[in-house]
Amino acid sequence: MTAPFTPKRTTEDYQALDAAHHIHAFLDQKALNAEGARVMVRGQGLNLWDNDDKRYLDGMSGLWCTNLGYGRQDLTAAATQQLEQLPYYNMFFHTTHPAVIELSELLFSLLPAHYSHAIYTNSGSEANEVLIRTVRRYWQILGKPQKKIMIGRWNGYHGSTLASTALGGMGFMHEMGGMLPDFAHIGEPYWYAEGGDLSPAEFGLKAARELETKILELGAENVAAFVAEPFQGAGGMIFPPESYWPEIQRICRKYDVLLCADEVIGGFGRTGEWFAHQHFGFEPDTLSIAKGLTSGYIPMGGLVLSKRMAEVLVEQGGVFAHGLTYSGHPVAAAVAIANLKALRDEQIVSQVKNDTGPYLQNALREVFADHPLIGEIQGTGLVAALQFCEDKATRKRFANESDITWQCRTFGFEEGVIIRSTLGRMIMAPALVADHATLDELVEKTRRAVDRTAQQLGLL
Ligand code: PXG
Repeated sequence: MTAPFTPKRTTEDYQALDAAHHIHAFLDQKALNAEGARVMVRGQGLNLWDNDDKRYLDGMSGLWCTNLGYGRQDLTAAATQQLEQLPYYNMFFHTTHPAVIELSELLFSLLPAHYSHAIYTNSGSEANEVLIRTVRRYWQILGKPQKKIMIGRWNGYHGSTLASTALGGMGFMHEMGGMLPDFAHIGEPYWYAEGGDLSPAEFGLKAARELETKILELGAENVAAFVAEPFQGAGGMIFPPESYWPEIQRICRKYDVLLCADEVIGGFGRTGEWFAHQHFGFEPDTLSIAKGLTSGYIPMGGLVLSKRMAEVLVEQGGVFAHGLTYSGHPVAAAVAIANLKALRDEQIVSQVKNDTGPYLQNALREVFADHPLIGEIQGTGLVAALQFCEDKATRKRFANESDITWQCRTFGFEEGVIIRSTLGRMIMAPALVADHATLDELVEKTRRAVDRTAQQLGLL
């Protein structure tokens, strides 16, 4: 355990200074300032403590990233050693360094064999920026420069930089100056909300075939790639029906459109497989990675390329005019190596698949299957969503569902658990090192938050 923590300033002081200097993510700043941000000061395992020493069980792995939990000495030691030996060097002008080389050797030993090359970044947004440029360059080299439209999905999330915002499907982000030409979107495979009378399998095919319609509308000769999260994260933890991904893959192959998986959330063990596309059984041409690559201890992301794409870029491409100062940063690479070794050598990914994942999924279904507020429970491994509904029989959703899930999240904080609210769903994605007792605590505290929400609505 870490030493007892002595706050340096009062929470009120921190909050006042925070309000004076920061624009926070995705929030009404004025409203936040009136309320005061929670000041988090330390973490251990899945536990976080705020400045007043209140403990929270972190059911979201930070922002879907602290896959190994907090307080890992092996990751700290890896960073310290690398900082002492070589805190910075780069991959420009004919140089490289051992940390990034060894990271790639390890990463590609964990990936399916048809991937061979990586371009490293500092974040998931940057990974997707690199994706867009790499895909366009790939088609240029092959003599098809007009193939540059990227198709994403409504409510997909691929980052907050300009092009990743345009690629994502958050309408309210597009409206704030976040749209660009040559991006298009299709619907999300959200059966609960949009499936109507169709079975999930029928709806999965229908949702996938929207891609074919969109490709034909735009002209296959103009479409570069389809990009999506294997399961949608920030947009509500939507698991597509099983029929969805095979059909998407068939359509991409038929029209010579690259299939790009955003694995920023799904990668590195979340579903019980190393990568989420393996859970859903399809074979993307590229993978965008970040978050769990370093368990969030230090920023790092990247774009993984199939051999087929890498061969074109390397053998036929000449100069690819692209590079970031911190691509493959040695300290980030050293932390990523320690992180991947721990996930592999402590059998954490297989434990999620065979033990803790099924344990959490069963517990959630036992507790919430008959709950009046919960219409659907989705998830696998250590990621799950609870769909809120007004009427279970008809799958009717509340008109003000975002307000209701936000209230549930607030109750969660009061109960000492951090779970995420999205449109009409509550999401959890605890660190992959969670044991049964911690998962019991997560489910029990979530139950209390959901019950309090249901009581407020007069449903319990
Ligand atoms: N792709 C996906 C699938 C993501 O979830 C990004 C790209 C962008 O990564 P960076 O590292 O640039 O943030 C993300 C990020 C949430 C939440 O509340 C999700 C993300 C970020 C912040 C909050 O669900 N995902």
